[in-house]
Amino acid sequence: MRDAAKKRRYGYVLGLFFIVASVLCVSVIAFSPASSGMSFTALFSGNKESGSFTSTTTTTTGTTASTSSTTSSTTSGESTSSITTKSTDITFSLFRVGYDSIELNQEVLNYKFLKGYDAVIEPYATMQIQVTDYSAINDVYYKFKLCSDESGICNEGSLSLVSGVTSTPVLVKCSPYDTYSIKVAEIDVSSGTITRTTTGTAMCMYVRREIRALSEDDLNTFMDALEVMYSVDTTTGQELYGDDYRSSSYLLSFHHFNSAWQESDHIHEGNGFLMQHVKMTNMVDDSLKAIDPSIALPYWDFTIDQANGKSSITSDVMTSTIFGSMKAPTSINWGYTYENDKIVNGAIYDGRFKALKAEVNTQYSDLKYGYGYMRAPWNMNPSPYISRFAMDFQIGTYLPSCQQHYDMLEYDDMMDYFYDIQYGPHATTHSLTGGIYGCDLMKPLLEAGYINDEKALKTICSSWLFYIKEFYRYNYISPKTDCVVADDIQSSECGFTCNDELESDFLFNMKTKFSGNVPSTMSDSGWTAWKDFVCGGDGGKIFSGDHLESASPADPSFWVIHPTLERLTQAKLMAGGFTSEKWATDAKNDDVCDKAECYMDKYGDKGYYSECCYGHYEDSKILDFATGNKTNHIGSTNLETFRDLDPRRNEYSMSYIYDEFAWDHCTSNDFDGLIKTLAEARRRR
Ligand SMILES: [Cu+2]
Repeated sequence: MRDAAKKRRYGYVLGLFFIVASVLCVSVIAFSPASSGMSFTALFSGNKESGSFTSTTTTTTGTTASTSSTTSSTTSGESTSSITTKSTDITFSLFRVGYDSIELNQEVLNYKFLKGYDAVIEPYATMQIQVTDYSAINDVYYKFKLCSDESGICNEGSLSLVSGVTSTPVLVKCSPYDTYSIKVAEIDVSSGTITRTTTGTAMCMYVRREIRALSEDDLNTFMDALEVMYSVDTTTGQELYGDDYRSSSYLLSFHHFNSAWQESDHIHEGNGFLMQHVKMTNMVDDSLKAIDPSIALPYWDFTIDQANGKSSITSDVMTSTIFGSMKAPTSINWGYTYENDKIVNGAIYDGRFKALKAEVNTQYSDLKYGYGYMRAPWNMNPSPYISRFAMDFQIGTYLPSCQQHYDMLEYDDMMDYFYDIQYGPHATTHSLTGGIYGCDLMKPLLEAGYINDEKALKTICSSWLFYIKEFYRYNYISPKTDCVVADDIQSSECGFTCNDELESDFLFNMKTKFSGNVPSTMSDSGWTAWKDFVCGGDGGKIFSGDHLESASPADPSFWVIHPTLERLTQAKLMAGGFTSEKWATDAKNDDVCDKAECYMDKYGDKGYYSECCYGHYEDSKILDFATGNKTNHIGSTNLETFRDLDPRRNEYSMSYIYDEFAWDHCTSNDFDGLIKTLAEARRRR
């Protein structure tokens, strides 16, 4: 069994065949080679390994072929109880029907707590065995049992390519960390005798897979449950699905409440970003499992899209069957403009989330700005819909690349890694999915000579929301409140007022931000024009889609993004981790977060307060979004979450593992080679 990985190469064709057979079986169709449309001999030629079953020790108990076609059988023994008699081992592995088996005992990329186990059983999934060292496949079939170590209850299945003998995968209603013993028997068809047996061990764990690798059924199950979360409130959902159920708005509040305050962002722009997003994502995972216990949240490896020259708008996951398409603006180069495109056209275009509505903020009066939606204080989007404003003009902006993920693996210092991973390897996924509306409003500044050229305009505009956010955090501007969306949404007005006391700081800051894109010798009147543009001018009418701000989980595609970073991090840890894994503690002198010095609302003045960076320390929890009490902190600390996901620890305590750590689409980066090199270097240290 330990050689399963090696053997799979030889057994590949057979394995595929078994998958087909198993799927047929689930549909209660007994497999018959004649009906498969495939050449029987072609499937098995070359698969024979040394040792034929006829020469092995034979223990007979006269078990006869089962023709049962149920997918789940829970019994406590009987017909295959004799399997315990050990004879020549059978080389087998266990796989979830429709997927490859999980390789547990790889040299570097492995989970320590799973070492020694032969297989993973996925909860509520149909599991089947794959046998790679068979002889004449039409002369034998296999029976297998998965027996709980705790209760002793067994699930029995079979694997057969013999006409008249059904393959029966099993469905085990297990919970993560349950352990099982596996027993397999090979049975001679003509005599009904057991020709070989073997045993193994398994642990129950959820497995997260790339969203495009999911079977059609599993994808639908996941999307159906996600749709429930976006349509059933927490109270109703908990009555239906139990206490772990959380609606999308509950999870949106988590993100929004922890990132929208003026003083700083407590879950982005600092060392806590990754752990905070793991915590939040796992709440979604739990909620999905409450709806359907077979679901493991998938991940979206956007480096695949980037490697294939795709952006969010062209990605396979932004389609009607997954998260819904993004409607292209009239000019993809200019993006959505007042001139050519309606604001409401940024709504999700098709699929189950078509025209998904934005939430109104009835929860946090201190965070009620603009039109009153649950949106970032710096985002004046009047659209009643969750918006995606696709464009391709964001200068130099692409989905995160293989190179950017590869580079992360080379980091030595964990804090640098935690800080940097949110930018290059992650952020553009949000910006390209959210996009910007209204860059044409900058044209008058261009015409007046206050922007260098069209490219410079687009460069400034693609970062506009980040600039506005900074101006808000520095207290240069205040978002207006109680704005009303006009009947003609296009002509809605809101925006920002400026703090006159900080005007010179504001101008200086703008000069730094726009440098290179505006004339270096711009007159004072030019800078006044820019200031007026932000303060009550059209600058307040340029806004972003929901994906790149504090309310980004309002877009359902949010949830599959961050597991991708967690998976990369697990690979890094498996490869030996970091030279330094110490958390930064001194916000003033070390890098803890971007706003070590901040405007704390309760103090009024700008200064260094430990609360500025709260969320980014190792002992940081999250701000209590559930009750809206900012000074109360709830959940686990960043350090606890880090320990829980660390694959090097026996105390690993997530409910899931990742399916594989392969970046085959990254043709220019040798991830495997780098991981091996890192692991070797670690061993030498
Ligand atoms: Cu976030």
